[in-house]
Amino acid sequence: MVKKEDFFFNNNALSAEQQEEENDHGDISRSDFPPNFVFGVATSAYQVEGACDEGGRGPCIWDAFTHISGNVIDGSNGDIAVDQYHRYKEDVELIAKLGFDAYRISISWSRIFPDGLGTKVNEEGITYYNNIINSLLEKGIEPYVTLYHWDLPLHLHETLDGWLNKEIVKYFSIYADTCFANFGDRVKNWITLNEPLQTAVNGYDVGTFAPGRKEKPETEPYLAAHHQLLAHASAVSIYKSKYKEKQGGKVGMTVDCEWAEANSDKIEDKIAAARRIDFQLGWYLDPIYYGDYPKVMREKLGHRLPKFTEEEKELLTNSLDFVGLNHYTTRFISHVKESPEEGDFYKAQTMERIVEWEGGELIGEKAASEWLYMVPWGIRKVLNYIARRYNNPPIYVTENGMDDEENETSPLHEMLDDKLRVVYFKRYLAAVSQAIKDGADVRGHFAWSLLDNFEWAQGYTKRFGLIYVDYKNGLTRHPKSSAYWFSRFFKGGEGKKSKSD
Ligand code: PNW
Repeated sequence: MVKKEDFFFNNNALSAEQQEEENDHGDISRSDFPPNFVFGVATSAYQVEGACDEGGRGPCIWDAFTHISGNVIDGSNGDIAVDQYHRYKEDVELIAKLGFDAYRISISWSRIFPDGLGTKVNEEGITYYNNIINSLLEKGIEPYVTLYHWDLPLHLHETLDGWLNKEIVKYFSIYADTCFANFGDRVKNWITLNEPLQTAVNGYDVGTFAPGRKEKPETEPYLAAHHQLLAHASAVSIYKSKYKEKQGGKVGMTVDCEWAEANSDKIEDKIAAARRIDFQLGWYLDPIYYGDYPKVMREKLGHRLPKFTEEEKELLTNSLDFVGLNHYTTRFISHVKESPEEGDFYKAQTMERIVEWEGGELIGEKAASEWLYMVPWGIRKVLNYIARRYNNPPIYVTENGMDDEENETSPLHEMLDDKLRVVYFKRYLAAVSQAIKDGADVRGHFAWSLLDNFEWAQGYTKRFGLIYVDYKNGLTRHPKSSAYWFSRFFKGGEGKKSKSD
């Protein structure tokens, strides 16, 4: 194994000017976090693997969605993506060299069961994930594995309507069971679903994500969410009854939440901000911690919100060993009668999301994605909110990061010097360490993303990676300044950052 020191010693010196800049943005160091705090990087199968028709993989809804013209801004798809399927060894090596403790991947359901039905396991799929998991463990990197990061087997969508049909719970359970059985001897941290909110809203209301439905926005998102919750609960109960004792792992779910800060001291704005959080976090966490959807959702949505049976409530309760939180950004919220945003989900919330302070200044520096502003204090507030409302559960920040715009004319060295991303991570990590001091039980942080990759409806126009991928030159990998920043941060080890670091 190559030692981190060998790799970075000569590559990694900062000029006086760079050092000054580094010191400018807060003095955060490894020792501001508990020694066993986990620092990881994340990706997801469809966004990085490629090899869409290799190794016996069946098609998923994103294969179909991306091949319909108009769905992805640059007309691209994940057919090849960044080819991690063939380059996982190189990628694992990079993670090890940078010094991360953990890598969060997702499993492509249709690599395990090509038609999703769970009748015949695709052994080549099992082999691929065995290979990557073993490579990680050989380098001392802990795998964190998500079962569902949006790539539903197409057959389940075409024959059953995917998440709209309760039958999906059965098929997800078979799939989860198979993953626990095959990988659970080595995988100790499982995440059932990634951002069920985005699947429900973008997939079944606004239609910007696969499967691109917007025909029945008043009911379908709530049904898709409901079945995702039941699928989660069922997978967890299988883990508890068949595997937990022997394998000793943990199962969580990853929710996403932008912080909602009331736009004024007016009571109606404060209530609107609270409602906004209920519609994001409460939608998924309230059923798990309190047995039902938030009251405000039940009131606003009435019969459109499905109901849990007593048995389902019981299955849902206590079905989380940890909360996975994806967090990127924050908004000011004000109460309005008519939401300016498209989609039933936003209309139902009767609120407006605002990106400016009172004087017109932006809430934070804007990243490349329309929705992403750098607002570090927001993450501290979300973490504290989860701690307070849900009785201080263990939390892993399973995604956090920002993107740069792809610019084909910029020279490589400019694209690699991602100063703003370094500032973003310093400030967000400082806010996470504050939340821990406030009392939130935050156990880890995963940067999104290890590599530039297929950014869903934005295709390859947005770059979230710590490592640049040269799409024109054979998908070669080039660590950006932010990757080197992390490696120095890890080396800082004990004590505050020294001048010579
Ligand atoms: C997450 N928003 O999605 C996903 O889990 C990743 O796969 C994705 O690449 C990453 O964040 C960056 O987008 C989100 O609109 C998509 O607030 C949209 C939002 C948040 C997260």
